[in-house]
Amino acid sequence: MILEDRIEANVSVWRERVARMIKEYGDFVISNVTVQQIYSGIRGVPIQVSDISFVDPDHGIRYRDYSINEILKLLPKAPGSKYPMVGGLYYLLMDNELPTLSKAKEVEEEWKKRATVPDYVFKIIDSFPDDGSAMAMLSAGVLSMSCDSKFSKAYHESVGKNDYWKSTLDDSIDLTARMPQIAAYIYNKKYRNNQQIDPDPKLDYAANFAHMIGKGDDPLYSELMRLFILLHADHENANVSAHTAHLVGSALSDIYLSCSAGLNGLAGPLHGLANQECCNWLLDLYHFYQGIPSKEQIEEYARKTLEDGKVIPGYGHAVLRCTDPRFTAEMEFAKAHFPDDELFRTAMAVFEVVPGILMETGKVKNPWPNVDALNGALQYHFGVTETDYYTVLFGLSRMLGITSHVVFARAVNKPIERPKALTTRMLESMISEQ
Ligand code: FAM
Repeated sequence: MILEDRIEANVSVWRERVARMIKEYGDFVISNVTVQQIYSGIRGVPIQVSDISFVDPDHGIRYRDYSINEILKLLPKAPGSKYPMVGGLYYLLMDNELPTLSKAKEVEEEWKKRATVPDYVFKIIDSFPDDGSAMAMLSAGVLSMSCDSKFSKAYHESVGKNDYWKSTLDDSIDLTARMPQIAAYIYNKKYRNNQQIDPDPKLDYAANFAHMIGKGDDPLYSELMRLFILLHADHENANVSAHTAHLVGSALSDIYLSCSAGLNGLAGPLHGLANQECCNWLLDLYHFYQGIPSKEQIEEYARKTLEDGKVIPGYGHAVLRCTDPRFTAEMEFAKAHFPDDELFRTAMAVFEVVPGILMETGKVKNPWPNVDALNGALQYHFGVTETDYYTVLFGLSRMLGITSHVVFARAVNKPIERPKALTTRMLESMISEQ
């Protein structure tokens, strides 16, 4: 299988590189940790290697060292499409090589062979009330597949440690192959009276998802989903969802257990849920002023949000210190295809006003928009108006990056993660003894 062959060819090089780093530079100090960092979410403390993607604070995410613009240009596209095939993206994330179109298609073909979702997943999702959380359904559906884990089986059959990555990769391809239908099933159950649509094996990954949620008639929505999945596939291995999955995986929990845990983190309002909150904030703003608001109205509304002790969703970032290039990519998509859409124009007007207001607070480190500032407006344009579903779209995409990180961790035999915790009394005595 194509991904296994590529990783197999490179795995000894990765292992040697890691072993050499540890052997020759194991004592090299790369960071000191301050009391403030311990109390502030270990912010900025390097705790992880993330060769698959890296967030450059001033320029945004790079996948395998390619910027978003480079990726959009260089990854292969299916005939008639302007946006890369998801299969090619997965190839690049899993291995450090830009694929050809035929390799991208091979990954997509592999997904098609493995796309059948076990019935029990649907039963688990059906056991939720219709108004249950879409993210809880997604996480539970993913979790349930742990019983089919090939890694777990291999582990219990005493497969050697050096081969753990193979069954982890196998599980990862199964999981990512099934994700579009699981995500679509949740959408249809919650918002389309449970009218389910069978997958169409002729379609690529993104277009098939669009088809299964009833948007197959609009080729532009498939284009949006190719872009959306690409932009949300990964954001370094230290954010809440990726790091959670990595941590759980480090205990040799299988990919389903790890990814379900990651999805639970993604469901938080400061992380993946922000795109839902951002769209709701935009909609409230738009309806409150009965149309596209003026700059003064946006200013009034944003200040009220802050006075109420709330954050302005879609703005700010823990690492980025610039306008998120993913925001820019989405803005260009909307400008090219529906510049007059009223919610998009509202989001653009907010972009002109909100950074200045956040700067005035004197505490927000990054006043610029992140990708969530536009996600919802774009989905809304195509009639995907159920904002409580947006994090599922994020989760569908993020599984590509998270599974790649976990496969890499198994390939280089990363050990169980176990940082150290101290008591406040210990910190006080360390300080007083200085
Ligand atoms: N609106 C109002 N206040 C904000 C703000 C925003 N958009 N962004 C940051 N702040 C505040 C923040 O709450 C903190 O206030 P306190 O000191 O009173 O607690 C202060 O500014 C310093 O925060 P920071 O260091 O600049 O940001 P953090 O690293 O603590 O937090 C975010 C980063 C993303 C959680 C934060 O910017 C935020 O809450 N933004 C709005 C929610 C959002 O858009 N999340 C999406 C994140 C996205 F990347 C994702 O995961 N999908």
